[in-house]
Amino acid sequence: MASPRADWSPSPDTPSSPCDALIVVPPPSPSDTNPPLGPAILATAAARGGFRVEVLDLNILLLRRFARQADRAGPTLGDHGKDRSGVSAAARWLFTQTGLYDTPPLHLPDTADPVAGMHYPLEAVTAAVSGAVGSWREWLEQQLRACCDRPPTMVGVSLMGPSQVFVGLLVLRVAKAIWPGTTTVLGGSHVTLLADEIERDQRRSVLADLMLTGHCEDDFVTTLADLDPPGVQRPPAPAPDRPEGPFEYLPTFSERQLAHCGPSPRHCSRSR
Ligand code: B12
Repeated sequence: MASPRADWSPSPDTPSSPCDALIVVPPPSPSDTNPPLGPAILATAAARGGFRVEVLDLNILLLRRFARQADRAGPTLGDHGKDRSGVSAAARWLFTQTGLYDTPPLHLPDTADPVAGMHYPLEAVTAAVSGAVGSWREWLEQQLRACCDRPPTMVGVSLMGPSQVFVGLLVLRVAKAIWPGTTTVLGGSHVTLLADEIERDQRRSVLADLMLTGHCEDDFVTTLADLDPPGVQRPPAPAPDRPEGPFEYLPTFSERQLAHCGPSPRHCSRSR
């Protein structure tokens, strides 16, 4: 199996910054036309509590590796203007890396890709992750360490859909190996939808230390505060007060994160 590092650049060269929690977005994400909103909302909520959260968007790194610039020349933005061939090539490459196509799926809906839907028993998925961790370890470790100059209190993995499970589990493995004292957390809509099944399954502890479901920005900050090591000096919370209403809607994207997204294909202009 090809090394992901050799196939899939760039390596991070931006300076490390202190972070309390790191949220990783594994590829391929259903959200492939914009930086991930959910983790960015958690980052804002955490900043209001005085915590610094970095988002490591591995999805955009994969998409950049496969980007076909010619497909992006059109004036459309968002989902209508996306680089469909690049997105699909990236997903195909990654699904092949799992090695799971040699394993019979549990079930397979018509026309579906068994790896995209992760239609495999947990044992098969964790065995595939164990088999792949050697070739992914160096590159993932480099990406994780570039975001945090010390072991973060928490590493979260954001799963919007099943296609992200394979790399998500690899990230959790590598994070625990390099930062054994760090608490690992799973969240996102995929985890939310499967929460009851995961909760009932005794094997869940092999996946992550904690699971937070739903739009959980308040729980996320409370959990971070509970886990916070004593004696850490923090600057005053940099983010403005939360607006009125039950839901946090202001996302924060760091410069590091946005640097990978490249310039917007077209700036706003008015024509008559
Ligand atoms: C927008 C959307 C899309 C867009 C994405 C566009 C884009 N550029 O972002 C499009 C149309 C492309 C899309 C496609 C698909 N989608 Co879709 N999509 C959604 C939708 C409606 C909203 C996602 C969103 O942005 N939410 C808003 C943000 C703020 O919330 P969030 O990301 O969930 O984050 C919050 C929490 O989850 C949590 N959280 C998130 N990350 C983390 C991490 C940690 C550590 C923690 C603690 C918490 C946490 O906190 C965040 C803040 O509150 C969801 C349904 C939903 N209500 O969530 C379905 C949903 C994600 N999609 C789904 C599906 C099935 C698909 C498709 C497979 C459909 C298809 N058959 O083609 C495709 C996938 C395509 C692909 N390439 O993989 C399913 C996933 C089901 C599953 N089992 O996982 C969902 C849940 C809908 C559903 N109920 O069935 N989708």
